[in-house]
Amino acid sequence: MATHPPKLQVVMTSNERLQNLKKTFQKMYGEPPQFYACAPGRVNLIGEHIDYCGYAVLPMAIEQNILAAVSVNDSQTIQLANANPKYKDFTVSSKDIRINQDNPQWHYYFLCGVKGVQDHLGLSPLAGMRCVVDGIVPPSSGLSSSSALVCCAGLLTMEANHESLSKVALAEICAKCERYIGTEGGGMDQSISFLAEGGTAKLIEFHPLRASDVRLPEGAVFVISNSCVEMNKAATSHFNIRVVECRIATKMLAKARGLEGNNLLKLAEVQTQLDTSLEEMLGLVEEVLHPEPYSRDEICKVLGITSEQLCEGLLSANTQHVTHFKLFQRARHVYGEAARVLQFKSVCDSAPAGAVQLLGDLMNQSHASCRDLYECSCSELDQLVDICLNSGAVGSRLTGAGWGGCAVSMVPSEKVEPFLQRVREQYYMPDSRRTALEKQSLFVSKPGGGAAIFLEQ
Ligand code: ADP
Ligand code: NG1
Repeated sequence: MATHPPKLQVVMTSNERLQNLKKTFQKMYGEPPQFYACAPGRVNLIGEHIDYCGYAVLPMAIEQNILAAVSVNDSQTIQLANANPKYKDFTVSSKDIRINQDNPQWHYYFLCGVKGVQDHLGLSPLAGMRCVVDGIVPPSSGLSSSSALVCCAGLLTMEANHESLSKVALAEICAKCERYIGTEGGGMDQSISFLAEGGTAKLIEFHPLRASDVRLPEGAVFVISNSCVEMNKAATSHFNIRVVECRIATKMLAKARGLEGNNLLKLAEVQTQLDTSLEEMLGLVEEVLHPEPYSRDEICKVLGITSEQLCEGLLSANTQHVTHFKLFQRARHVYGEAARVLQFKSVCDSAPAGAVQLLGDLMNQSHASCRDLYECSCSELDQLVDICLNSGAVGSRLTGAGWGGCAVSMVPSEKVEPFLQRVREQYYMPDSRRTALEKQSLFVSKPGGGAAIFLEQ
């Protein structure tokens, strides 16, 4: 697997988006950019909400990315601007970078990437920079716009400070530093943003981080459709509540098997300690946990901890108010979904007859589990997934964090045109807001390449 730094590519000046960004930069700062950095968003084909539990996921990078133009100076300030006027300019001293979790504005994501690389390399002083960011990953839609921004910022900070880090190191640094914004994500988004290679999806495994190629079957394509419902992870507590529920479920299962001394925090760690199969872990969930939500009192009693220990050791800042936790349902989803990822990879590897249908079935099971056990879908997404299935998809599921955002559908190649037309008619055309967003909301996606730094020729 490639571990060298992201490639320095030389691109032609004919790229219209780059030229527009260059013009904006020059107008804004009165000088040309010295280099550019880009990092892609991603679509997760299967393996939802399991990366932070330690399990492998199966995403591919998308063509849409965050692109930044950069110049370096010794002003000890970082000046940020955005091609989209909805994201306001921001200037900060490079000696005083702080991230405000209570107000997750766009520049804080950028500063997460800067600070992550700064802290990792112990950079002091940090080079002054002028940057203009141009992003085309639909925000808060499950395609990882936030991580693309964090990764782009981390990468350009490395380059501006004349440092070199491997792609794996950058992915790990960016996964860690995006948590400065307050969400306790796994490492899927940052890993695929750095480790992606054009033409192949990747199985991303953690501890240690590694990525291997997954050859998608011929005869089908992946279509992304946006429900047009936005869900900002950092501004709500849905995401962290799920992380916390998985952490508490880990403790309960560990306790039931006498592993409480091992300080396990992820559901995958229980499986590793017990050296057992995912099927047996599903059996353990049925045996140890009950479907009724757990109260705080019950959790404390079973784990033998005080309410203060629960708040400080297991809950995050934005989940302190939660009174009930669905441990059984969340753990069942995680172990079941982890098994589906392995099955998906194995079908892709062996490419048996009927592979497309088998993969579609796994995607459908994944969506049902996200909807019913993990409760991270929403009515619009469920409606969109149904429309996709009725329009010719063999499999369709929510992708990314959920509670809104996109669905990904697997569609036989010869059915793509009628599929797009039917989804257009049934989901987008009946609603004027959706109709206006349709062009950037419904598209075929092929596995794209990873983050890169480049100069203009
Ligand atoms: P996602 O699932 O896309 O990662 P999040 O809600 O976690 O969604 O993050 C979205 C946030 O990322 C936006 O609210 C914004 O702060 C930031 N963001 C995304 N795209 C851009 C962009 N082009 N320019 C500036 N900030 C962006
Ligand atoms: P998105 O879709 O980018 O919000 C989030 C997490 C992932 C993963 C998925 C669910 C971050 C940065 N990303 O992705 O790690 O847990 O949800 O599978 O928190």
